Amino acid sequence: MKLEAVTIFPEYFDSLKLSLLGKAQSAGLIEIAIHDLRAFADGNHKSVDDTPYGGGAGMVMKAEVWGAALDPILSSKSELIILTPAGKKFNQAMAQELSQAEQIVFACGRYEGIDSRVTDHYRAQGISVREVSIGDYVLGGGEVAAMVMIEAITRLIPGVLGNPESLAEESHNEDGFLEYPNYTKPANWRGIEVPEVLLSGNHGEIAKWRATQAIKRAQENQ
Ligand code: JET
Repeated sequence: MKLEAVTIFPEYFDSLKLSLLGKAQSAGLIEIAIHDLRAFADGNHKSVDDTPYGGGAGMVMKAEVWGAALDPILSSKSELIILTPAGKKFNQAMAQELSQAEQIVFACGRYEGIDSRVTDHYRAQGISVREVSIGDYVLGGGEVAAMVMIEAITRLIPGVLGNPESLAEESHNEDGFLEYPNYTKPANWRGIEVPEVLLSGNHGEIAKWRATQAIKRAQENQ
């Protein structure tokens, strides 16, 4: 899978060289390319933004600059993801779907956002364009949101995760979010004992206890 991002802050993505994703790149399982939007801006000032038509506060990112950056990297096979608080909410099902893509391009906007015609134009070209939100809050820009999506998507690619059993266990759970509390040694830490059933060796009882705990926890977090 090829993952690309267009941003005015390419250095944000430096952390993708670390750990799991660094190894996945060396192993040739994924390829990551980061593009500096400003390289596609013209004039002495290399502006990427301008004042909004209709007035109002803040600046809007210019369609011409985004078009110049995106044209050379998009094709009919691309998934173009535009990060925005107004987008469709990202979830595990969307991560599963996107983990099958050949190429994903993340457009990381800043300021008040990107000229809306960028979405319209590439949709009219027959490219899959999704406006995606990672949650109901406003970030300074799409970079961190793109990295959240990259982590969630790439760990589903066969070979990227060290331990395929954790993926199997996750998908065995219908919704993948029924998580029970975990414990490791020592059995007593600061006077708090590990639940006795987990030391019993009774696998049937352990499975029952974990299921009850997971449901209790899910209800508490509604
Ligand atoms: C975000 C994503 O804040 C989020 O995304 C970054 C962002 C910030 C400011 C403007 C912006 O514009 C995007 C745009 O798309 C058409 O104009 C994007 C919060 N949850 N998920």
